[in-house]
Amino acid sequence: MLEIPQHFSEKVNPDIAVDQVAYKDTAPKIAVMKNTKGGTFYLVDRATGSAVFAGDMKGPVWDETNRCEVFHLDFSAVQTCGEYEIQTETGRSYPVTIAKDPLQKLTNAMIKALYFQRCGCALTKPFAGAYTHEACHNTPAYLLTDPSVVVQDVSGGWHDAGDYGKYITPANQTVFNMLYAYELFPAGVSDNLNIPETGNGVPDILNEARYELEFMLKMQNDEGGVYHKVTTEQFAGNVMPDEDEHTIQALSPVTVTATGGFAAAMAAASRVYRPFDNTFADKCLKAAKKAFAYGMEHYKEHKEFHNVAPCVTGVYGDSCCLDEMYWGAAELYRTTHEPYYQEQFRLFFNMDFDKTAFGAYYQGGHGSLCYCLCEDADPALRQQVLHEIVRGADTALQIAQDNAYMVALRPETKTQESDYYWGSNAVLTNRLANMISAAILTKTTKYDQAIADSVSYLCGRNYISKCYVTGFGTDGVRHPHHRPSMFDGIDAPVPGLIAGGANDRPGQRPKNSEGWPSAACYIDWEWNWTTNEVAIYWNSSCFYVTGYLRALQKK
Ligand code: 9MR
Ligand code: ZN
Repeated sequence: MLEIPQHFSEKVNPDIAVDQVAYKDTAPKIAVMKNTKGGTFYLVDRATGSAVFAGDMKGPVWDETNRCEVFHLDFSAVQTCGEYEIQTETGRSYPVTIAKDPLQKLTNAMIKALYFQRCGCALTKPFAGAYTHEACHNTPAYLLTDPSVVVQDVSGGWHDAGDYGKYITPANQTVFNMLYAYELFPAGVSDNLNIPETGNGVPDILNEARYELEFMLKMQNDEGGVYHKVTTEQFAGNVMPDEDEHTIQALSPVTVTATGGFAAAMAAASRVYRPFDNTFADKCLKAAKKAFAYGMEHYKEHKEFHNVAPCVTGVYGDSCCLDEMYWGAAELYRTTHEPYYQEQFRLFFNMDFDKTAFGAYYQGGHGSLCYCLCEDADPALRQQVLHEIVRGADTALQIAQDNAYMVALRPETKTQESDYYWGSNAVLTNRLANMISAAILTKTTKYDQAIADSVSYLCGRNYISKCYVTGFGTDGVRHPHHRPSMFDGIDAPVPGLIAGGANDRPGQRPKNSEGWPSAACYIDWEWNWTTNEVAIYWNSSCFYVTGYLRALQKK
């Protein structure tokens, strides 16, 4: 029997940072503790109150991001599923769960969160529980640059974030994450989600993605170009979506960033939905080809998008559209096998932009992964592309290994700003997506533990012991900048939404946070949208990663 020393403090001590969602039973399990000088720790079974394991804290380890020493508390030896806590001289941790399928609930809730973002339809009790509302934003939209152009039906799709706008470039990423999660690791993302389509013979992740794709198709004009976004002219006030006081919707002009990524997303959709619905697959392919052709005509004139007055909603400006066109060419080649698209892919490959990044702005990584998955890729070109992917992944792995909280985010240095900027949690998951590409394409397991460790950061094993997903963890996000969560009169936020995360940039970091370390620059407050907003593409980037891990863990 292990005896816990009498003088150990009983108080809960958040300096012991644990994964507040769950640890995988057979995998390494570590807590990170700050403000300690080390010593013995115990893992205690919460049901019986008895210690099942004693260990020595390892350290100190220097944490450059937060400029402090931490210790690692390794209890990997415990493999029995259950509810535990860590006890130390200076207090005990939040509850620690060990489970067989630790990411099941989290992954499913994060996909289901997109259902809660649906626009244009009522959310009803059987699917939404308490989080219901009536249909919203079903009015026509006029084109800001030429009000004589009116699109009668721009309904459907998801609200982007805490606001009610619908923006195409983040939508392209979100759909990408969903379709590729389903193609590459279906075992991690194919559970039923209790959405209106559940049981129709199509996996729910594809049902949900299609809700967006059907909307996106409405955003393409006759020339093939895709409108950058559709939103009301101003952000909605403090209201639920169906109470939005703005009834006029406005289309922003076509951009090649929206159009190139749209071509890619539609080409991927055509491939993925083909076994389920031929007609829809044909429609997606036609739209993809048309969009890509428009992009080829116009990419040289592309300029960064800026809002057109009187519209003041989110911008998603992006000065480079080459990565979107590169990705579009790759998807069209992978889906059609037409040599033309490979030639265009080669053309863009030889231009200068990041070929490994994932995201709403940088989509080169999407194209690289896609091309490497083409069975009829040019072997020499594929080798070059793969080389870029592996280089990016190895850099990410090194970043993670250099971090005392084992997260693939860089500290600030004399010459470089930190990775803790707007949406840092997705800076992280997008980087993990690069590692996942390398892991899958080179069939290596060498990145997997680092990926899992970074997910533990999101689940609470971080400097502030915050679990960044609503509805999860002992100290999960409770006050996201998310209008429905703020104005539905329900105490608990809509579940399964990931917050943007720590943001240390001047003018964006929390008020009076001077001197706070980068990873601490976060507050769980509704009006702090620079750290606590949510977004569809942050969610999708995260469940892409947890879905990957979950599929591995189920093996
Ligand atoms: O994620 C976007 C971030 O990179 C930008 O710095 C910021 C300011 O333009 O906008 C963020 O995106 C928001 C968008 O403009 C509107 N919907 C909510 C998005 C998430 O914060
Ligand atoms: Zn709406």
